[in-house]
Amino acid sequence: MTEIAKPRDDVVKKSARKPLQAAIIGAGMAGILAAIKLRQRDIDCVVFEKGDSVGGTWRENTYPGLTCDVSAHWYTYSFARNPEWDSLMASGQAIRTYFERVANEFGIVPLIRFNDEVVKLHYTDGGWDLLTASGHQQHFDIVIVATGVLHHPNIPHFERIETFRGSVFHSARWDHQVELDGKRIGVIGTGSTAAQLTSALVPRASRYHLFQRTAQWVLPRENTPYTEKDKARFRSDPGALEQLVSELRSKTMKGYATAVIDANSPELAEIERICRESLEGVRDPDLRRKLTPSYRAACKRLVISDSFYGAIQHPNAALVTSPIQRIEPEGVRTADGVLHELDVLVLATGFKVDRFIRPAQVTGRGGIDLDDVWADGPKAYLSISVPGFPNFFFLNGPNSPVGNFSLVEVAQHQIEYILKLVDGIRFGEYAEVNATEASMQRFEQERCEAARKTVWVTGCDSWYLDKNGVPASWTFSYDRFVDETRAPQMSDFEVKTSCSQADALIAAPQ
Ligand code: N01
Repeated sequence: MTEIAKPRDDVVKKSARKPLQAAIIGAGMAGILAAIKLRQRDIDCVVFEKGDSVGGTWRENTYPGLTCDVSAHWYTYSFARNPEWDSLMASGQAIRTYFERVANEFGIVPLIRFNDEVVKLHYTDGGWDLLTASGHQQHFDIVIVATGVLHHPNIPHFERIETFRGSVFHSARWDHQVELDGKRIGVIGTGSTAAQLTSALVPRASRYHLFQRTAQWVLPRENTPYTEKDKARFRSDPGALEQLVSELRSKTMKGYATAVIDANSPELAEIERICRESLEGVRDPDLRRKLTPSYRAACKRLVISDSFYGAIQHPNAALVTSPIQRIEPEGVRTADGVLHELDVLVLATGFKVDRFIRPAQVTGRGGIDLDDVWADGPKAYLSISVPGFPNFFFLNGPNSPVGNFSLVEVAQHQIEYILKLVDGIRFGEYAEVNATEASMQRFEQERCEAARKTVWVTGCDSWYLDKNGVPASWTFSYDRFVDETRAPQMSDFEVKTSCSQADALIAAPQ
C-alpha cells in the first residue's frame, strides 16, 4: 500500500522550520490564493504579475455582458465568502472587485511586483533563479505557477484583416474607446464569450452579425437576483451561506460532472434534452436549423445563457453561417459572395490553452527545458508537478479540471496539496520534491484511457482537445480529483535531501 504524507504541523516541532522564499507567478484568482495560504504559514513570497493590477482573467476580460456562468457563491474562496453577490451569476466587474478586495484585506498587494513579467526560471543550487523582463533577478526555494489557462488570445489569420476601416479587436482586449451604440457590429465565434456579447450588443447595435463556424449547445439558466433579505441572511448566518454553496455545487456536480466523463450517461442525455427544448423556442425553422449542433451536448464547453436565443432572433440580428472568405475595408466577405458591412469587428475566437507558464523559458534539473518536455503537449502529474522540475508547482495546471466547474474550488484543493509537499521542505524532511517519471507516466496512461469514455471525444473540435485529439483536461470523476488531492502519496514523488540535511543527520546525537 502506498503511504500517505502526514500533516507536518502535527508531527514536527515549530523550531524545525526552515525559512523559505517562494515565487508566485500571476496575481489572478489562483496567485492571490497561493499568496494568502503561504503567508498564513509564514512563508515569504513575492508575486510576479505582468499586468498593473490583480484579477487575472477578470482584469483582462472587460467585454460588454461579461458574466461568470458558474454560480457566484461557489466561485468564491471558502475562507472569504461574499454575502454581497447580487445574483446567482456575477458580472465580471463584480468578480474583479471581489478579488481586489480579498487581495487587499489579506495584505497580499504589497507582496506583488506589478508590470514585471517573469521571462526565465532556471533550477540551480537547490532552488530557482528567476529573471523578469525588467531585469530583476532573485533566487527562490519554490515556485508556484498561477498563470491561468484562458490567457493568451487566439487570433486566427483572416485574409486582409489589416485593410478593415472600422475597429477590430479580440474579446479579451476590449477597446473601450470604440463607440458601440447605433453601430454595425460583427462578432466572430460562438463560444461562451460570443454568446454573452450577443445578448449585450444586439440591443445596442444598429445591425448585429454573428459569424458562426459551428453551432453551440446552449443550456438555459436564469440569473436569479439575490434580494436584500437574502443578503442580510447570508451576512448574519454563515451556515445558511455554506448550505447554499453546497447546494449550488451538488447541483452542477450531479448532472454535469458525470455527463462529461460518460458520454452514455443519463445525465448527458438530460442535459441534451434541456438544451433541445430550449432550442425549440427559436421560432424561425431555418434559424433553428442553423443553430442546431451536429455533435453531442457538452462536447464543447456548454454555453450557459437564457438570453442568447432571444437576442439572435431580434430583427437587428443576423446569424451568418457562410464561411468567412476575407476581410475588406467595409466589412466581412463570406463565401456566398455577400459583404457584411461593419463599423466594429470583434474576434471572440478563444484562447491558446497550451501555454501555461510559457513563453517564459523554464529549465529544470540538469538544464532540461520545459518546452522540450512538453513538445508533445503540456503534462503534469495530477496537474501539479513535472518530473525533473523540483519544488515547482502548478495551480490550474495542465489537464486540471476545466469547464463548467468552479476553478476557485479546484485551485483550493490543489494549493492544500502543494502545501503538504512544501511542508516536507519547510520541516527539513527533504530539500527537493517532484513527481517521479513513473508516476507521471502512469497518471497519463490512466488519464488517456479514461478520456475514451468522455463526451469530449465524441466528434467535435474544441479547446479541450490537445493537438493529438486527447482531452487536455481531467478525464476522471471530480470525486477522484478531490480524493487524489487530499494528500500526496509520497511514493509517487522523488525527494532529495541537501548536503546540510545529510550532515545534520550524521551529526545528530544518537
Ligand atoms: O472561446 P471558444 P470563448 N473562423 O474557444 C470560433 C471561458 N469563458 O472565448 O467552434 C471562424 O469557446 C470558434 O469556432 P469553432 C470558457 O471556459 C467563460 O468563447 O472552432 N470562427 C468558436 O466558436 C470558454 O469555453 C465564461 O468552429 C473561429 C469561437 O471562435 C472559454 O472561456 C465566459 C475561428 C471560440 O470559442 C473560451 O470561450 C466566457 C476562425 N478562424 C468565456 N477560430 C464564463 O462565464 C475560432 N473561431 C465563466
